[in-house]
Amino acid sequence: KMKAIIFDLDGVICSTDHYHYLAWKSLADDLNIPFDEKDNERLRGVSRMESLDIILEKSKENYSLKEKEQFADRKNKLYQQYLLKMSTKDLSKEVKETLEQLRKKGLKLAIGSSSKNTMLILKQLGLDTFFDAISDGNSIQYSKPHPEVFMKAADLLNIPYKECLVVEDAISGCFAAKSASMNVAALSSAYHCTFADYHLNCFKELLDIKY
Ligand code: G16
Ligand code: MG
Repeated sequence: KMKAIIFDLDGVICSTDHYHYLAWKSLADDLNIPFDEKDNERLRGVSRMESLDIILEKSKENYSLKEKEQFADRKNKLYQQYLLKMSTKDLSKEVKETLEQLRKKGLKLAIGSSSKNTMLILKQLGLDTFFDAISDGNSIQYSKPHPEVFMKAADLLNIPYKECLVVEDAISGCFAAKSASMNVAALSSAYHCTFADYHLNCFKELLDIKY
């Protein structure tokens, strides 16, 4: 029996994954590092600094920690410019209505995101007071595939891990959820995840699951 759903943010609730790509792409171009949407798949669910390290794998230069922090900061400023242009219009009708119907079923709803921009994004979408719990990149030590972010969300809800369903678009996130003995619904980029419990063609298929 499942009592709670923990949603990943980027790529599940909204399409900020594309803004991450554009911001990283701009940095990679400046540094003359090859980077395309296929490389971007490896960054899903991964923290900002770890994402930068993955991008720098293809660089011939060896950058200091200070330089790397500046790069990450530059990427984040650019990314935030995209976020500031977002509004409630960027919350799809499908996601909004599905969330409302899931709540009507009596399920607890939470966010489990690696992003330190989680609150800003939720505000832009008009969802900052909607969820029962929010666990994000600011409150964790280890990012996905480590299960910490989802365990924190479940702890905040006071629901046993086995009674949680995690909704993810990243393999790293599906892995994180399974490591915490949670159920996983995989969609979009993670659709083919072999160990997911549910495979969703679209967000509203969450309404077809027996909780
Ligand atoms: C998201 C994205 C990742 C991003 C991470 C950190 O995680 O999927 O690509 O690197 O957050 O984001 P920020 O730089 O805003 O702290 P999730 O878990 O919401 O998919
Ligand atoms: Mg994601």
